Amino acid sequence: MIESRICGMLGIKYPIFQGGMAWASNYKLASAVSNAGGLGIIGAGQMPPEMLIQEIKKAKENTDKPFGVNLILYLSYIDELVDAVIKEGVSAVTTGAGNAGPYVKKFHDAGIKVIPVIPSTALAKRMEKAGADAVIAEGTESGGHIGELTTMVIVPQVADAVNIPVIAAGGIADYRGFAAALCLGASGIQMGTRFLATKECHVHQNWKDMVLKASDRDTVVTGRPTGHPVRVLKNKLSRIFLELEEKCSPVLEYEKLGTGKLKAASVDGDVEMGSLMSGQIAGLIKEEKTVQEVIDEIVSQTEEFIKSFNKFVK
Ligand code: TUI
Repeated sequence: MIESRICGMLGIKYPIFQGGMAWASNYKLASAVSNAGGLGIIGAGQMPPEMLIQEIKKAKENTDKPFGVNLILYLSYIDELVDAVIKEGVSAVTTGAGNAGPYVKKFHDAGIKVIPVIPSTALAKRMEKAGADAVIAEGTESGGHIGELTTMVIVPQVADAVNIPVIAAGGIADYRGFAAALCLGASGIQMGTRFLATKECHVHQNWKDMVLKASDRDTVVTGRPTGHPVRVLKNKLSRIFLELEEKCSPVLEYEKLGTGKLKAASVDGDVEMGSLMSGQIAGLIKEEKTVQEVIDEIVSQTEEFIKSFNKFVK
């Protein structure tokens, strides 16, 4: 049985988080992950607060297990989303793209655990000091908005820097990644791209098919000049972004070009001009599975692998 201190803290069976993905992880995916023993996470993205409330309500109708919400902190109306989460109540909030410090007390007062995604040890320490319950150390292999360090490098350093549990994210999609994360000092893992290619994920089949047919070098990072670098599967849109970057175009042009593109990928299945946020591990994912299959398989294979690990010591 794979278990760690994050399981007790959150009341979950397995230390497996589903990455909160804007336009990709709604109540259906989140409740399926929670029902399978992990922590499902609704990606609030740029939802209006009323929609987030409905999503939380629907998740509660579909699971009696703990689940969370991911909030992207750089949004202008983030305070309204924070209030919506507090009003409805969830077990945990994960945060991305900013400093969760100012919100920790508010969430704790509502009995909600706070688990920021962090791209460095400095931010991990700051979050621990601010009262965070755990941190998600996310490597640059991840899809979407990313930091600079690889998972291999960030996880052990964050594990040494803080006393709260560390969840490893970025580049994990099977038992080898799970076991490696535990070796690096993590108390659990978060997977995004693996859960994107599941039956319960509502993104358009075209996006899932792009993940399934991707190979190791099929992602690229765009948007570095904006200060919000984003990893996506290569397509026409990513090529246009890179051309703009080469020409040192004004940041406003990227923002204009980027507007609505995640929705285009998720809802319309536009694989040419949609933003196909996905991690480098897409190349390892060859089959669309159910959430239950993904979780059962990774848990049982990781257990087997760890039990046989002493084969490396002679
Ligand atoms: O947040 C993510 N990944 C995301 S958010 C997203 S939505 C989006 N849409 C369009 C353009 C850009 C984003 C898609 N993917 N991951 C967590 C994450 N957080 N990665 C890096 C960070 C981060 C970066 C800086 C966290 C904190 C931070 O702190 C800066 C500060 O304020 O100190």
